[in-house]
This record gives sequence, C-alpha cells and structure tokens, in this order.
Amino acid sequence: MKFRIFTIASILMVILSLGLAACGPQEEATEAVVEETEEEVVEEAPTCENYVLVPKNLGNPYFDTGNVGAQEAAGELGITVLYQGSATADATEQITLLNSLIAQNVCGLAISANDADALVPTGQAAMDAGIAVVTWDSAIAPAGRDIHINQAELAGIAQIQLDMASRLAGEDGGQIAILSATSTAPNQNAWIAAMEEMLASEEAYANLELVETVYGDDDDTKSYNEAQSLFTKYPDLEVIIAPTTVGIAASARAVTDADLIGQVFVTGLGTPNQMREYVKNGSSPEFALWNPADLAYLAVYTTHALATGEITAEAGQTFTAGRLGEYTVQDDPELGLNVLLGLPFVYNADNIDDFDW
Ligand code: RAM
Repeated sequence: MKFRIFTIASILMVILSLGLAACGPQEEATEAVVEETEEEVVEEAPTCENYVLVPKNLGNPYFDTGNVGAQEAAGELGITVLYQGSATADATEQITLLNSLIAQNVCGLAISANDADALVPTGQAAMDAGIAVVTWDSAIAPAGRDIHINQAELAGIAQIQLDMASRLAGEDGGQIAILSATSTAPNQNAWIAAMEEMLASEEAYANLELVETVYGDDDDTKSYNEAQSLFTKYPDLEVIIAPTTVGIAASARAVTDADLIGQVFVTGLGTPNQMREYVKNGSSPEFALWNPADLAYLAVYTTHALATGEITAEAGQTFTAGRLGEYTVQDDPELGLNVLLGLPFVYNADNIDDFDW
C-alpha cells in the first residue's frame, strides 16, 4: 500500500506538413514533426478505506469509549473503521479474528493485544500481506507490529498508582494487593513489573507490602470474586490496586457490598462513569486514567498514515493527528517504535462530575 508515481511518456505525432508531391520552390521534403510531450501523472494514494479497531474483548466500556474516538477520526479521514473483537480477553480467540481480517485484506489493523508474544506471527502475517499493523493500549512485541500507540509512560503509570495507594494506606502504610486483568495482558504485566520494582527500591513506598497479585481476566464476575477472596485471605489488607477498568469497578463494588468502605480502599485505573459512585461512597476515593477515546483516535490516525505511506515505521517520522496535533514516532529499547499520547489524569471527588464517559 505504497504511493506509486508513474511517469507516462505520451508521444504525440503531429504531422505539420505532408507534401507528398514534389512541387517547385516550396518543395520541401515531406516533413513529419514528432513532438514528444512528457506528462507526469501522479497516482493518488491508494484508497485505503477499510480499517479495523480490535479491542482485547467486547463489552468493556473502556474499549467502547476508545471506539468513539476511532469513529471521530474515521469521519475526519473519510475512512471506515469497523470495531471487532472477541467475546473474551483471550489471545487464541483474538488470533482467529485477526486471521479472518487478514484474509479480508483490510488496509490497517489497530489492535489492543491479549498477549505480546503469541500475537507476533499473526502481526507478521498481516504486515507481510501489506496491512499496516498498529497496536494501541496493549502492545504486540515489536517484531509483530509496525508502531505501538502508548497511552502514557510506563514509569508514570506505575508511580501514579503507587502514589494513590500510598495516600490511601496512610502514614503507616500496610498491606496492598494487585487485582489485574489476564495473566498474559502485556500492558498490565508491564505496569505491575514497574510497580514491583518501585516498591522494592523506592523509600517512599517502603511501608507498603505487596501481599499478592491476582487476575480477574477483565471479567466482571471473576474480578468481583477475586476481590472478595483477597479480603478473606488478608484481613489487614489496606488497598487493592486494580490496573484495569474492569477490575477496579468490580473491586470497589465488592468492597461496598462487604461493608468494608474505609477499611479497604480500591484504586488503580478506571473510567469516570464506572467509578463515579465509588468515588462518592468512599470505596475508591481516587483513580487514574488517560482518555481511551483520544488513544484510539490517535491509533486510527497513525494506522492511516502508515497505510497511505504518509509515514513509514521509523523513528523520527512526524504526522498530524487531527485535533490532537503533531506526533513523532520514537524508538524505545523495550517498547520499540511507539507514539506517546500523554500523561494519565487523576480523578477524585473534586473533578469526577466534570467527566461523562
Ligand atoms: C481494561 C483493559 C485495558 C486497560 C484498561 C486500563 O479496560 O485491560 O487494556 O488499558 O483496563
């Protein structure tokens, strides 16, 4: 799907005079003047109009909000972006879906990956078929995609969650637990590893003890049950950090239902509409998140820029993503080629009513 410039030489034969008879002084040889006109025809960028936004799974308001931003970008770019995902946040199901999208020869895929490594061969197959492969939210390892759209810096996401947990645990600190998405989720696993490293090395978190990390699979019921098991197993638990919008809402509901408000606090990454009641009832006084609509909006602009040849998958390439402005593709030793959206935002009782998504 690259720009092709054709130079077509059009030869115009113009016979200016055709003197077939030999005739006196004006007798001039039969003359055929060949005029050659070179005309450069620039073919329009290929009409790459069919793209697909692939979430980890369907039925998650975080990804549904992402799709709102993707459709906004699609409207601005005059392209079609379908929203297709598997029922559960499962890598095998996601690979089956992606294989069928590759067979349909779409122009570009913007994927939130359920597994960094398992999806590499599928991403490679898509790229081999000339499809632009961008990941957003949760990355395929660099070999299996062109560019990852990164929501915020890894260290920033880890630190913001530990800072909130630290504030909620109070001066004396105490036991904390992590309730994550699936055990293979590339984004959550990277954030958890960064939190573990900071807990072990930073003085500011020395009084926080991470007792366990459990997985709710981005499934509401499983997350709720896992939260309940944590209170039972650790009666002194102070804070649950859920770096997943599904897990944080389910954990806050579990704390509320178990009458543990004020005893166990929930924080992590959530969406304002899902968390409003828990901010207000005190089970989750603060949480953080970037705007998933902006993230997917940026993912669509990037995928389109790649598919149409406006940019190539190289560090230093720049492009404009509509209302979000100009972005540069950067390289990172671990994350590979990526585009960074910005900083996460902390939501609390003072600002939660300013947001409706
Ligand atoms: C869930 C998903 C998503 C993650 C957010 C914070 O919606 O796991 O991948 O980025 O939480």
